[in-house]
Amino acid sequence: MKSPLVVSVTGAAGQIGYSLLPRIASGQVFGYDQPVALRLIEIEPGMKALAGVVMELNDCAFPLLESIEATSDLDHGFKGTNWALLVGSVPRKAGMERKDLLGINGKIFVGQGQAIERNAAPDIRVLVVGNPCNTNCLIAMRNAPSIPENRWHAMTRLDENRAKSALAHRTGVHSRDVTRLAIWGNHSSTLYPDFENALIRGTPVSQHIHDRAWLEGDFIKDVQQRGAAIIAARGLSSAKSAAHAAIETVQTIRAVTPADDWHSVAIPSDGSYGVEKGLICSFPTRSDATTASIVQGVDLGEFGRVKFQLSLNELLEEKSMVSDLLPK
Ligand code: NAX
Repeated sequence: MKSPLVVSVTGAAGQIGYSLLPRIASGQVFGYDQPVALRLIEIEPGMKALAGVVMELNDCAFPLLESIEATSDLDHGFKGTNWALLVGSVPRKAGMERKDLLGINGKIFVGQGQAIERNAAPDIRVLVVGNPCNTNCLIAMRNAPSIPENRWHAMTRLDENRAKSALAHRTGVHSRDVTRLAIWGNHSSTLYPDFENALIRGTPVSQHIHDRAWLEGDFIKDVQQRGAAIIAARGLSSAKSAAHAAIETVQTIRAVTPADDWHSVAIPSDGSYGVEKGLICSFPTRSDATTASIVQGVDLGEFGRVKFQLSLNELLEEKSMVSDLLPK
């Protein structure tokens, strides 16, 4: 039996946590031969609900679930953690400006970054899901200076999956037939789903969809606004699909990406594609089973470059709004 992997999840009593935790505990994420020790982190008001989540996890009697610890103490929650999934954050409320949200959540990610720095295992990897996830990830990373930058990720896989599903729907193929679908930029309503480099059954999307106006218009808008559409329909934000995307992100980083494909995740820029070094930006990436790296030489085309720049500008603006939370 392997020794347990320590997996810390913040916002563990939330709705994404509810979908995510049983799948981690079952072995689906880290392997069916890999025991996991869960560290479930909540704020004080969430601890009662979290106790119920723990009861249910216990009642599943998962063979690979070695232990569960529920805590609101960050040092305890990130002690020896190998994977930290930062899901918890404060949702935007009516009347709240984007800047207010960035400030409130930003402070959370200062504390979490510092606690990860103090406590995590040497091989720590972090995935930030809580919004605004790119900038939250940037804040946590900058507050954990001894942890290599290539360990930090923010989630845009849900946007990739939404875009794949939309293209598959439009063309009558299966979503698994859509490959090389990259999300560029921020996880927000400015994200750019790159239809020009995506493939359907191995050939460019333009060979399958001749309605360029749809691709440039409704397709992009629908992917950007999909979260709002789910809220309108369900009365609650995406949870099952978000948990699934988080799982796929981890699985993808932990496996070698086939040479003919790539996946979206926001990682610190290395200066590629003119993106400021260190900015947490979504790119097409491939993994070598430990580290996701930016795929080089992808031609965004004129239209894509303009769209990407809009999203980049937003990321830079978010960064300037939280500059006081970013140690030099
Ligand atoms: P919920 O409101 O159901 O759960 C959030 C949980 O986080 C709550 O239980 C709350 O008590 C806890 N929490 C708040 N502050 C915390 C802190 N400082 N430390 C630990 N726990 C804390 O939200 P849920 O639907 O689970 O969504 C969680 C986050 O995911 C939100 O920020 C949401 O915007 C974000 N999303 C990100 C997506 C992405 O693609 N990156 C898509 C889905 C989702 O919208």
